[in-house]
Amino acid sequence: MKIEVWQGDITTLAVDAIVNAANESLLGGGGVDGAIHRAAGPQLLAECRALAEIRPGIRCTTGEVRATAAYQLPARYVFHTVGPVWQDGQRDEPALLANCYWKSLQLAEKLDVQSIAFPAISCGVFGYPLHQAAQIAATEILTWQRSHQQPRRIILVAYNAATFKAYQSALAAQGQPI
Ligand code: AR6
Repeated sequence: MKIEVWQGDITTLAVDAIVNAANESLLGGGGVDGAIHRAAGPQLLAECRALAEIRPGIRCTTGEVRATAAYQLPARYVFHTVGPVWQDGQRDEPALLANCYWKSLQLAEKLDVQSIAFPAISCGVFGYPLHQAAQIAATEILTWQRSHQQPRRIILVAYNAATFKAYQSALAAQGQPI
């Protein structure tokens, strides 16, 4: 198994699951979250709103993941995960970001998802340094693949060239050139 890296808009991918970089409310926002909600249509927001609140206004805490249907998207599921807001790197940000990848892969296995695409979680509004985030994504996925057969396809989606390059170097550094 290899990690695939692809540059483009995650909402166009016909995979079993696309991952959304959401916030703890799961009620939408900007960036990839906004793009996913626009493309999926209003039923996505309705399903998110109906998810149980852990605390008032909070449906998913940082590092966790929730699945919904994907409605008008070509995917089957949207996995909503919440990446950490980058502060100074000393607030557990790496472990929380690693959880986003690992727990999404665990959920994929549970739901029999064969193909999954991740955006660069936390690398936009949440300000995570791109190269550090790319290394965490590569490490978590490669570690997962060493002991799991599923999902068969794991795609890292780069929305721009800088992100594509960051994935390229993170994978090369781990002996997995693309
Ligand atoms: N396809 C793939 N990647 C995309 C797309 C797209 N259509 N659009 C943006 N990206 P961000 P975060 C990339 O800010 O940092 C929202 O308001 C983008 O270039 O979407 O986790 C949420 O509601 C970047 O590399 O997510 C939260 O409040 C990456 O996706 C907050 O932003 C993530 O950028 C989450 O911030």
